[in-house]
Amino acid sequence: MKFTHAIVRPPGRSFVNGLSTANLGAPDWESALRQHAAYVQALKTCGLLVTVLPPDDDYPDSTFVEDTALLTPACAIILRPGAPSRRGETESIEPVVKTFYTDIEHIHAPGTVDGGDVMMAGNHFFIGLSQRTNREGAEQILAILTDRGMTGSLVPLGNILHLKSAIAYVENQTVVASRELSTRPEFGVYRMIQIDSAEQYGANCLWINGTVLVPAGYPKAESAIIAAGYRTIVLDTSEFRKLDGGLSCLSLRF
Ligand code: CIR
Repeated sequence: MKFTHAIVRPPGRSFVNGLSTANLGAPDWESALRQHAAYVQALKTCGLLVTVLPPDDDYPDSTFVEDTALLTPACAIILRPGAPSRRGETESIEPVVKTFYTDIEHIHAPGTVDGGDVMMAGNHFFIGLSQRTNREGAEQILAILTDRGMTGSLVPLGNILHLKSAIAYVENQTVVASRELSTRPEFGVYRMIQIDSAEQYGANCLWINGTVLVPAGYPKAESAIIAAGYRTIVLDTSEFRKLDGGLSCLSLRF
């Protein structure tokens, strides 16, 4: 697998009013902008051509572009985010996706899917059933994928926002996962890099072309990833974490 492109959107000033369950206080917009710029730089270092969209103050959570679309090697799917306040974010994503894809599908009501719930592992897609992604939405995704020779399976989730809040596929038949997800039979076929409960947020890391981006402040997670043979880039995500966001949510990769 090789990614060549990414789409990102820096946070607008309204970012400070984004959805959150984290109880870590309001994020600081200027620090978030600096962290976002470092993130974009890291994507470029990993060889990606990055499309930077203008900030969109109408949608406080719009910097978390991953939730608006699923970009596969065969097609793009414009999603229908589960949080009503985020649903309109897809309108400005679709024209950008159209510049890269001709085969474009949509998730229709009453289905809802957040991209953070979909983990691509080669030709297979794991779809978390969460408070944001419902069964109707997940089944629409499955139908679209199987039509094009890809496969998918559903992963009912407990107390996490998104599937990828606690697990990441890092290629080479390997996943990085929180303790809770690491013992699930669905992931039994993979080499497992298990992350301590105390460092669960460290499992929201991001593989790009052989390098794994890792959030700052999770040294055991980083050591385990290095020990498994990966190069890493450590990035401060403190302001995004305050809104339950992490490294994967901040971009669409394809
Ligand atoms: C939300 O609650 O929708 C945002 N505050 C955070 C979204 C994080 N996205 C992701 O994990 N893919």
